[in-house]
Amino acid sequence: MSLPMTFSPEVEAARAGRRPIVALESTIITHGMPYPQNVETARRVEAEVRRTGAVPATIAVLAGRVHVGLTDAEVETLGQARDVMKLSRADLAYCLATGRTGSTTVAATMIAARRAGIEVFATGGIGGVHRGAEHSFDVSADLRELAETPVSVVSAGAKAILDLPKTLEMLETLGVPVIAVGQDEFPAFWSRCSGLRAPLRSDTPAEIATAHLMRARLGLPGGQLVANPIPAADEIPRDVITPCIETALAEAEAQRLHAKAVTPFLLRRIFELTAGRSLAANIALVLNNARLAARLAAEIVRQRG
Ligand code: PSU
Ligand code: MN
Repeated sequence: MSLPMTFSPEVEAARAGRRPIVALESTIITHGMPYPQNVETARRVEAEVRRTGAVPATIAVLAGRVHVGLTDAEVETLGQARDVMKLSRADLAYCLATGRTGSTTVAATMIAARRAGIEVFATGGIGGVHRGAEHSFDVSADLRELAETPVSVVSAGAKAILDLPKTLEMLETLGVPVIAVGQDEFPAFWSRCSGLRAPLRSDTPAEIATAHLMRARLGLPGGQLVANPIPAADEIPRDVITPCIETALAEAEAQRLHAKAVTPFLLRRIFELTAGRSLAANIALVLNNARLAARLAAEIVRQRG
């Protein structure tokens, strides 16, 4: 029995021609942004990848099959659907086995990308160690996935709703390279700076590609976290976003939210508290990550020769 996986014609052709491909996730569509901006953004991100010379492969599970590359109609349906599972490492196989539909988080998208032979993936911000994790034990499965699955993930860092110092410590423990792009500081998703120094820095996609290939030569499992700061024109200054994050976190705590519900709730509340500014920034940073990911994918293809 083989893995139920369907490639879009565009992705199939890119695979055959060994052209650069960038994986894109779908939880950001179903749980990360409101309709219709989620669908518009998904399409704009795909267009940005194409414009930069790579082929986009948005990944989701539709009726028990992993789809690598979605049609416009499939993105639209997913963007409006209500009962979609939010899939991580723990529930991907179950969703396929039961014929259900689910969107893939960073962790599940990495697993599917690897099976599809795709090495570069662009998202907004990864999950990480939540604030208060010493009590809640809420640590995103995205971190462990980065330690195990050899895909380079281009993000704007970890979402700033998280405990960023603890997230960086955990990534170090797990042996995940965290590479800030073009600056020394680890970016904070909606803001360029976090006040935390990133462990590694790189200023060119070529260097990040070389490091990606070098890890394979060393026989190391796991991927790289490429932390690409949001463009300056689009960022929300930290002193503006911080009170909104604190309010949303206090509400989540009062409502005793846990597990998969936490991150979607916080993103939605911060959207409301910033009067939509957080969404505009989120869209800008995802587009920026898509561009870098396309360049990185092209470099990997070029350097592999
Ligand atoms: N990036 C965004 N918005 C999102 C996400 C990433 O800009 O909604 C999603 C990713 O799918 C990531 C998930 O894996 O949030 C993290 O969820 P959790 O904290 O429950 O692990
Ligand atoms: Mn969690």
